[in-house]
Amino acid sequence: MVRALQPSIMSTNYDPVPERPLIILSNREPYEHVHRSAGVEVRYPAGGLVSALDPILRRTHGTWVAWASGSADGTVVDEFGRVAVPPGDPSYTLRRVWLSESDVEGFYLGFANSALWPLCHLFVSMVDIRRSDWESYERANRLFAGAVVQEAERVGGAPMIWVHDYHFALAAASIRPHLPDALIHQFWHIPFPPPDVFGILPLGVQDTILRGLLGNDLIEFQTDGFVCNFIDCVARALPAATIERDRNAIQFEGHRTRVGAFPISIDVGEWKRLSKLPHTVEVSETLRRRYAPNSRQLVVSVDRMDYTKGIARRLRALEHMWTDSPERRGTFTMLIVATPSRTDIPAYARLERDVLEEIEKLNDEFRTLDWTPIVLVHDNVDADLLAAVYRAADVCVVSSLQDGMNLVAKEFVACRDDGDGVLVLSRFTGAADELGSALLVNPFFIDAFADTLGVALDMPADERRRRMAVLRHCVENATIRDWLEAVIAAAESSRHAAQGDAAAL
Ligand code: ADQ
Repeated sequence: MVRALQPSIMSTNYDPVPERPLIILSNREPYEHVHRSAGVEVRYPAGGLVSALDPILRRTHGTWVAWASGSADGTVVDEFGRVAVPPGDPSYTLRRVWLSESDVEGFYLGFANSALWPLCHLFVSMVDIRRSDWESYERANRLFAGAVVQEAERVGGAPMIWVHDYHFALAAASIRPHLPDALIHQFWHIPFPPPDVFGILPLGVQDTILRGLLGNDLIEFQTDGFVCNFIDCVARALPAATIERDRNAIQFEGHRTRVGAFPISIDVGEWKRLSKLPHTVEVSETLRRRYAPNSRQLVVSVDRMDYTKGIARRLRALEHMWTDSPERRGTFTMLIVATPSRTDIPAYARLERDVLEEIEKLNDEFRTLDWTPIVLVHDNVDADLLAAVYRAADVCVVSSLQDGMNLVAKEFVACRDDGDGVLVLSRFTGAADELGSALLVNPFFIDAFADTLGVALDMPADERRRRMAVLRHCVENATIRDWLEAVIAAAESSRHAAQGDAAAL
């Protein structure tokens, strides 16, 4: 039996539609089939990407190519690995690609998440480069690229191929020779490092990654800073490339690639709707009754359990505050919602263990008869519960040490139609470029971080409201739909421009 659970954060009211057949390539699949005791169940992975792209694929009857990560994925596909989705209302094709166990290790856990992820987030000492992982990364990129080519041949025409993220740095160059008329572009969700950090990669690897990315017609980054970093890396590692800095374009081996900043956003309308549901309001009131009774305040954070999110620094800032300012004890509860992530990688398993231990230690040290300082929800939670958490908070803390964008900051703002709440936001997030009315912090500077938390807790209501109004204006004027429109229009125009350039040669 296939049981379909409808995700709560998913809407279908998007207008932007590309002119060409659309094929998306991402590591995560939009629907995962898993074995459960009651039969086969469909699961929807958490995160904003699926909710942004699923509606556009439904409307265009497109194709999504992704890694088959579900235990029952193989039971529902045809001989080519295809299954029509969404379950119950099929309107597009999900093409699943299977990886061997050793490629899951080498490509996904290895090169993508133990080399590129820490490298791009400037965690230089955590970068782990192994020849076998790199070979596996190359192999997996070829495998996924081959599946994209097959799907393009099936749908015919000159498709728009939209590649996602650091898992597939080599895909565009691998696809292009087979589909010279396709429009290929890529969204890089995470930071792109400056040349000194990128230079840690072996020379051949640097060269192959940049050549791979330059197979795209357009590469979209989250911020102007990451665009500059990418251009600087190309200038250093590929001296034969011609860089048109004023036009954000790079010519290399007869092909022109545009680059640009396209800050991703959220489905603001959907988060607003969720935050107002009677059930959400009820849960939010329960949270306040339980953790913020009387004049006690509630501080929240929501992240994947990842070392880039600065969870350990956040705990140090709390310890600093409760040690140096004992009068703050008991005045607020810290609610940490942290979903387990990549637990097969030793660094993540260590982080999880350290964070759990530290929370226990701080609670033992500071708890009183009627106050537990830190409450941890160590689970993946539904979007409506997240909306309740955002709604219940006096303060939301985002303390990433590096973050491409950080959608949590935007979700918190979208859920505050009461116009209240303070956002404390790391200045090392892409979101800080847009959300300057948040209280910006440097999470490396523990004393100042603790001071800023104090400022947030003490902020007068009129200033909270003034800042939140500006934040809401920013978020409401740059939604996921605006992002999609901007990316699709820029991708189409990059192709037209490239064709124009070729004709002029
Ligand atoms: P992430 O590193 O996953 O994304 P983020 O942008 O914060 O970081 O997105 C996380 C998403 O997962 C949010 O939509 C959030 O609601 C959800 N989430 C977090 N904790 C959860 C929990 N406990 N239960 C359920 N859902 C939870 C990467 C980059 C970011 C970039 C995004 C999008 O690292 O910098 O903003 O992609 O491009």
